[in-house]
Amino acid sequence: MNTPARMGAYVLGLAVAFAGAFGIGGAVGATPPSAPVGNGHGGHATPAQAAPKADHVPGGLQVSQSGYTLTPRTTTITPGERTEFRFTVDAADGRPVTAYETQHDKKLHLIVVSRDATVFRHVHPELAGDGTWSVPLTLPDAGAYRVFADFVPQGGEGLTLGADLYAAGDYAPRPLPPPSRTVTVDGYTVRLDGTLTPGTASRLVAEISKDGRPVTDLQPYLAAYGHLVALRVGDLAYLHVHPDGAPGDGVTPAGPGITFYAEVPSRGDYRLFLDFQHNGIVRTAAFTVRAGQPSGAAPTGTADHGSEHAHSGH
Ligand SMILES: [Cu+2]
Repeated sequence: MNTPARMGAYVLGLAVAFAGAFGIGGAVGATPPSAPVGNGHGGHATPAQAAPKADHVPGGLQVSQSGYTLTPRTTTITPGERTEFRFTVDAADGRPVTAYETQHDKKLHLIVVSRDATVFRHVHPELAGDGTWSVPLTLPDAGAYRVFADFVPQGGEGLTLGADLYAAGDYAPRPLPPPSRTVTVDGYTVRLDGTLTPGTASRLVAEISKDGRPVTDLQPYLAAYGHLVALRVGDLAYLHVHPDGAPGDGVTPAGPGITFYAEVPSRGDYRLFLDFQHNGIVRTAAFTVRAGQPSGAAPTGTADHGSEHAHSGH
């Protein structure tokens, strides 16, 4: 498929996803008539995005949606200690779901983020026959965390459900890292270009270099050369975005640039966590990006200690 067609399909997919979220939310009464998530920019939408979605609820904000409920079996952990985090996804009849579709190489993607949006984990739990998922987690600091389960129940639509997780102890929230388009992690420099414009599929390009040289031999990770999670600061609304193109399609280079399309629902600050794999190791670069602001010269920051990549399931 050529690039415009692929992008068109992606935009359409987003529109369908949002329309679906709105329709279902309305049907089960989960969406208040004036949910405060509108972007107020409907007049700027392109025809492909003209469907009203001012009231759509972004992913990750609800523990239960479309008849599926995320039920943590572990709700409190000790900071700094490896803890087995267990949960189920329960269907409308209360029984744990045991059959899932594979998306991006996995049946379920679990993202764990501190409420101050500084600590990030992306892990792949194991599914037991009874529908219980489990994964070892080590979280560095006391505080409140948000857990996101991103999955597709067999025969159903993709969903991201969110639940709270607590690490006991003295809590010292960190300030939001200032907006930055260049981050260094483990000797890699990652520069992010592009503008996040609310309500549109915004093109972002991450350029990866090491020791001043572009990295051109990125390795596939989760069926892509990069994996980007975008979270809205303030409520951690979850946007799971993926690159344009895939390894092995004959046109997508293995770096240094990875192109993504991300649609953010409103103005404001977002935290973007980019996973990429090189020399067999997955690393995460974390950015703060202000939606509605153009890219350009911006202060340089470094990846905070909490955003190292913890991984399992491979
Ligand atoms: Cu994943």
